[in-house]
Amino acid sequence: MVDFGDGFLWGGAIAANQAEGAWNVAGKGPDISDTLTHGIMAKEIHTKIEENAYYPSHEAIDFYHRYKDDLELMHEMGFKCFRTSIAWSRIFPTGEEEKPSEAGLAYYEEMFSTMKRLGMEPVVTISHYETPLNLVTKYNGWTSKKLISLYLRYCKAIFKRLGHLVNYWMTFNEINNVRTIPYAAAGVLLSGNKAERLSQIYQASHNMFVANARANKLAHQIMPKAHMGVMLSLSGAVIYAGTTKPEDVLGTYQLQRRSLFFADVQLRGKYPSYFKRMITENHLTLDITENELADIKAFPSDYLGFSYYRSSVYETGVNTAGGTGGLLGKPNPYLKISKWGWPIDPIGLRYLCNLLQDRYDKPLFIVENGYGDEDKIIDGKIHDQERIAYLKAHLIEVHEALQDGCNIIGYTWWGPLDIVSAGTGEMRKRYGFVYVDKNNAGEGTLRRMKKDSFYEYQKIIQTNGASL
Ligand code: BGP
Repeated sequence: MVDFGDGFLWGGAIAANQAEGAWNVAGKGPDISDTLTHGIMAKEIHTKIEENAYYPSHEAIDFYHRYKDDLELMHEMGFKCFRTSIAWSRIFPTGEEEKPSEAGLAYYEEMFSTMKRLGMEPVVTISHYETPLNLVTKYNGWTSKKLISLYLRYCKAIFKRLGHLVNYWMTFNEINNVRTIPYAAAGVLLSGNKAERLSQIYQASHNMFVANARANKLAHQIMPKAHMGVMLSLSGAVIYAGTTKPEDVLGTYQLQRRSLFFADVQLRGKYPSYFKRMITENHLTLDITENELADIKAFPSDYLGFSYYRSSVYETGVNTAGGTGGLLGKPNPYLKISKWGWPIDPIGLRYLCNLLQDRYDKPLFIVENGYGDEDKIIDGKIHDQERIAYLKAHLIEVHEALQDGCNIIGYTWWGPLDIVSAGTGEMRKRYGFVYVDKNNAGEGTLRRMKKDSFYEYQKIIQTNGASL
C-alpha cells in the first residue's frame, strides 16, 4: 500500500507577486515583478512602471486581502504546509531604508500566524523574482555587491520578527534561472559583448551565493530551529540524450551539470572543479574574494528545494528555447505534451530525486510541480481530469523515489489556487485545484470555486497517499 510516512509535508506553493496583487498598498514599493506584466519570458523589458500595463500582475487574485479565506480552502484539502514568498518591497520599499516597514512585517506575521492556526507550516521564499525595482535601476541588481548587505538587512528584519512562525526558508527562487532570465531572477539588465554579459550573470550568481551563505549563518544564529534551503529550477536537469552518439551523450551530461552548478556550490560549499574551464572558455572576469569563498564553504544550505515540471531531450544542433526551465530540445516521442508544449514525464521526477539524493545526500523538498491548463466550466463544475492524472502520476513516482531511499520531506503543488502565470503574465494558464474567476483582460468576480482536483488532492492527503 502506498504510504508517504509520518510528517510528510503535503501542501501547495505560490509567490507573492503572482497572487497578492495590492501592488502599491500599505507603502509597498515597486519591484521587478511589477514591470513583468507580460511575464518573465518577455523579450522586451521596460523598467519604468508607467510603461507597463497594470493587469494582471498588479491585481493578481487579490490574495493580499483574501488570504484568510484562501488558506481555509487549503486547510480543507488537508495541507500540512503552504509555501509563499515575502514581497521584499513590502518590508523595504526601495530596498535601502534603514528600518523595515512595520505594516509589511505585521502583514506577514498575521498571514503566517493564520497558517499556523490552520495547522500549516509556512514555507517561505525570501526572494521570488521580487527584487525592489530601485535596486535594479540604481545598482543593476545582483551584479553589485551592495545587494548582499541590503538583502541581509532584509533577512535580519524578517528572521527576527517572523522566525518564531517559520521553520522552512528558501533564499532565492530558482536561482539557476539567472542564466536564462537574469532580469527576473537577479534584477540584471545585461549589456556588452558575450563575455561581458556572461560575466554579469556569473558575478550576480556569485553575489547571490555569498548572500545565501551569510543568510544561512544569520538564520541559524537567530532561529535555532530554522531549515535553510535553496530553490532551483530542475526541469532542465532531467534531460535525455536524443541519440547514442557520444557527442550527444556528453552534451546532455554537460547541460544537466549546468542545471546543477548552483546546487553544487550552495550545498557542497565550493565551486565545482569544472568551473575553472567555464571561466577560461567564456573569458569571465569575476570579483571573488577569499573571504567570500570561506563563507560559502562554512555555511552551506540545509536542504534542496526544487521545481520540476517537465523533461527535455538533447541533440547537437537542436536547441529550442522552452520557457521557464530552459531548453526544450527535441520532441520526445514517448511523452505527451501540455498545451504549452511541456512534455509530461512523471518518471523524470523519480529520476531527478535519485540523482539529487546520490549527488548531495541532503533532504529534498519538491516545492513546485504542477500542470497548467485552460479550464472549462461545464454546468458550474470543472472536471480537470488531465490535472488529476498529472498529479497522481507524479505522486506515484515520488512514492517510488521514497522507496528508492530518497529523503523527500514534502511536496507542494504549484498554484493550488489559480494565479498569474510567471512565464506569460496571463491568467489563462491555470494550475489550481481552486478556480479563480478572472480572465486575461482583468474581468471577473474573483470568486473561488473548487475543481474536481480539489477533492482528489484532499483524498490523497487524507489517506497519506493510499488513495493513489
Ligand atoms: C516557475 C516559477 C513559478 C511559476 C512556475 C510555472 O519557474 O518559480 O513562479 O509560475 O514556474 O511557470 P508558468 O507560470 O510560466 O507556467
